Amino acid sequence: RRLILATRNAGKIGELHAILEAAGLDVELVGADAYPDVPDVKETGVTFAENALLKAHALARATGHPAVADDSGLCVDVLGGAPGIFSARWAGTHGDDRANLDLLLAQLSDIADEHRAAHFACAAALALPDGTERVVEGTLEGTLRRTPTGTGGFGYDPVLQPLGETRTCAELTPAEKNAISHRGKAFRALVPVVRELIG
Ligand code: ITT
Repeated sequence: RRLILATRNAGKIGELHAILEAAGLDVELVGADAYPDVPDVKETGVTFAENALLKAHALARATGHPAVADDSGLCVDVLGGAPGIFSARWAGTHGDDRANLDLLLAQLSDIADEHRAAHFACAAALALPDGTERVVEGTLEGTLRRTPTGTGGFGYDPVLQPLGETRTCAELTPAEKNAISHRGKAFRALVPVVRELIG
């Protein structure tokens, strides 16, 4: 059975593939690149879950196969949960990680260490061509450093230090990050859902 993952990010495909395989699920996972004629959907939702569902439904309808999509971001307590669903384009240009990170640090420059709590959040949605839908979520709690540290990962990883860690997410190995990350948790929570609906 084919399962489409609504992303062009090879890292995400590999991560979900490993989780499904470890769970013994016999599904063929392919990325959105396998369907170049299907246009990207506009993320008009106001929550991670809404955006993940929008993407999953669009792909399931267009391909006739079950589809998974995720939406994620960084939520900063003292900013009322921002950048949240706008994390990828916080400084204006979608995917400009460095500019997004620099703007965030500037906005937090006057904020004391004890008020720099933040979390990564991820919603992962599964949709079937008949409209059936499920959504699961995962979070990773931490605090925000003042100076980016580490070269791994992407996005805001160099400033998010998970609770109980002395390193930032960008200093963890990919396996260490997957074990605790918002996306790792959401993808693992998806396993029983995949088993129930298409397994
Ligand atoms: P898709 O192609 O899969 O849609 P995307 O680039 O839109 O991916 P995501 O939805 O995965 O990105 O994440 C949105 C933004 O949230 C991303 O650009 C980062 O700034 C931030 N983010 C999400 N997960 C993160 C993580 O694990 N580490 C650091 N930053 C993260």
